[in-house]
Amino acid sequence: MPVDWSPLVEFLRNHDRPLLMTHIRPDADGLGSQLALHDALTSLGKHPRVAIASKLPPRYEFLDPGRRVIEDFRMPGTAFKDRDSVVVLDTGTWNQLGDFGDHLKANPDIPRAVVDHHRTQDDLGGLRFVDISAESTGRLTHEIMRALGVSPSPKAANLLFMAVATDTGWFRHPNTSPATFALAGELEAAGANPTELYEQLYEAAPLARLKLTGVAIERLQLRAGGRVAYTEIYLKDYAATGAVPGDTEDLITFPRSVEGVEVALVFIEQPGGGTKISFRSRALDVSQLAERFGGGGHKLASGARVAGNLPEVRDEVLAAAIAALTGG
Ligand SMILES: [Mn+2]
Repeated sequence: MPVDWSPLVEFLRNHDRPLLMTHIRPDADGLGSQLALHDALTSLGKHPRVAIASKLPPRYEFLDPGRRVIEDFRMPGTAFKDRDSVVVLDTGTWNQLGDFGDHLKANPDIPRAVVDHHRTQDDLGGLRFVDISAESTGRLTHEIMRALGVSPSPKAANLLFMAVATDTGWFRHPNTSPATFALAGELEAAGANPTELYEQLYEAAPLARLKLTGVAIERLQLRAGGRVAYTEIYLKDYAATGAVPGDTEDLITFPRSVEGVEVALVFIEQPGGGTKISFRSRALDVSQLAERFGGGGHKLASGARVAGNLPEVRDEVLAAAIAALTGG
């Protein structure tokens, strides 16, 4: 379903100082979309700012050496008082906005627009541009640029390529379509460098991240006759390996790569208490499952954070996943 971008073009025409936000625990789609839109709006003479409401995972530090663009919204104070509007990219739910969600709720008059491709949506107020058929928010950001009449600079093309490539698992997940390759080709022609990006994203891991991956593989378990696979990471594993919480981002790859697995799960004990769950599936709608635990996302890729300790949450979620899978 193509999006009519004209209300957003109007919105951006009327606001010169938008704050570009994405979800907490930002990923390459959210960050790439923010930074590419920042580049495009700056080229139009506007004054956008980019912020995140959680730590920048170390693996994405290469995107902004010296942190000159990506600001921290966790200590707002008056720092963002100069903003005349907000564009939220790659999420549309309060629970993905952290402290920034509280700020939006406390300031209902700030004009806002949501640009997202996730199934799970809250009403954040303001304009909403949601296309769940888009494989990435990077695609939507590219459409916004086209609607604004801006050709992506080589830098923006590289950022959008990163967004599209990472949200499709580097063109292998079922959300990859002929249109994905067409867009990737267009972005490479406009200056994206896939070889360098792949090295920066996937071949520059600290040894500690690989050690943590080893722990996750060691703990893989199967349930439901091999149709469900999961692993789990505890806080003590960070101390033991030297890894950091951001190093868990790709661990879902391993349960999902076991032969015959239909639903893959990763359970991660959280520093502030509670348990984070990643859901992946080949057919079952795991967004419904995630929503039952207060999370959400896409049909085949979702997440949730639950306030219980890991073993309890794991047993409960496994039971629900197995029941959903077996129709029980
Ligand atoms: Mn995304």
